[in-house]
Amino acid sequence: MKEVVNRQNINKVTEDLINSVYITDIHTHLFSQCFESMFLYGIEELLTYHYLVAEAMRYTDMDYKNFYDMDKDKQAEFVWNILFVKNTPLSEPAKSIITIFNSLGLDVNVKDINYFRKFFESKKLSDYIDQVFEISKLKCVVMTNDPLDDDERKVWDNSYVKDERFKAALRLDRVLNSWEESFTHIKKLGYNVEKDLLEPTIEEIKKFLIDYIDRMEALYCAVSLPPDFSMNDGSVRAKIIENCVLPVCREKNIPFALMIGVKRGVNPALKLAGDSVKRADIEPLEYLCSEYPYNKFLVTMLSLENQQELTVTARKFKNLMVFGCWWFLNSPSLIEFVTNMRIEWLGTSFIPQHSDCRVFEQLISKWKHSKKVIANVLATKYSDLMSEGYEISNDRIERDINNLFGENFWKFIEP
Ligand code: RAT
Ligand code: ZN
Repeated sequence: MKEVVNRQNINKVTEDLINSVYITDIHTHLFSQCFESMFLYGIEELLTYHYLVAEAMRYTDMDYKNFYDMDKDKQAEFVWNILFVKNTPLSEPAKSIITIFNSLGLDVNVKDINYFRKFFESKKLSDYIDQVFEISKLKCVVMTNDPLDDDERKVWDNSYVKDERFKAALRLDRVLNSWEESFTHIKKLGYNVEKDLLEPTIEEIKKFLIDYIDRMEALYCAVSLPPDFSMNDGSVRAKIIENCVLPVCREKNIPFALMIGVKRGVNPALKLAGDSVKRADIEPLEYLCSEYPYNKFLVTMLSLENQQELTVTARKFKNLMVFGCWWFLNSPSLIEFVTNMRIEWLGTSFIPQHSDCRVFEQLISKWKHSKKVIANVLATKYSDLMSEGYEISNDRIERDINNLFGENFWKFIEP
């Protein structure tokens, strides 16, 4: 029987309901099993996650280069020793590792890395995938699929096996952010494109996009953008967006996802861990949403300072779906702040979180941490309503949660 909801049990009821819903994770860097070595899992991958590498390097005088010159197992041991043996894993990425171990039934107090290695080595991959999907209660995850990644494309061309739990998204960073290099690559794939964006090239880029959207059954096209992203700077990027990406997304009726505010390579020696954040201008987004009312935009912004503007912009344009607490925003205190604000101004018409996982088991920790915070935020809002005599039922909470953790996305994708 369903529990009667009141102000005393609202936290528990909300948390239980959130923990029972099957989530759609709308942006990850995970791959399905057929992508073989691109499917990252296990202790070495978890410990060399770039979020952890950046952090571990702060405690040592080792050169970045020397770190990256080591084999992956040595890098993992190095990070383990610094962040988990010599220090307390208090940061969000480090705490994540502890959450993963605990959820998998491991002894979180063991300091010998080989104990964890043995556990992961003993896993049969296909069963393990089922297990992690079940622990983290996921319906499906959306991958990040780059048509110009040669290794990845080989799989799409030769050995792709569809797994309904892994959906695709066509990632356009190379096409949009480095056309000078990518046009020759696209040309090699058989599309007659030139560096100058004349009409025949525009048509060929559209053809290229359509072919890959179809081949991957991409749910949306996506790009990450720098803080100075502009739509009126006469850039190649703005031209390709307006002349190719938007018409194609419209034709295929799929959203264009913009992830705005990343400053790439602030410290190139840190490789993937060397990117940073800066407040971006909201105007290009206002322009896109108003000029292209029949296009759908899925948007997340990286800087905390941009969150209010983004929320307000979503109130102005219903073709804008705000999603996730991205990357440096994915920590409990920031998720709490941002989610409160979004609920206060958008009700439940947004997507509170995506995981951005690169390593498979991160699904467990990233979702566990986020769900806990979001449940508390929601419960407090329900409690406020109840204090005015408003009745909140289980069904109502369940409906809200289903929308936030999946249906809002699917309805936006397939109206
Ligand atoms: O969160 C990350 O792992 C970042 O390195 C980026 O990949 C970012 O999420 C992106 O999609 O560009
Ligand atoms: Zn990402």
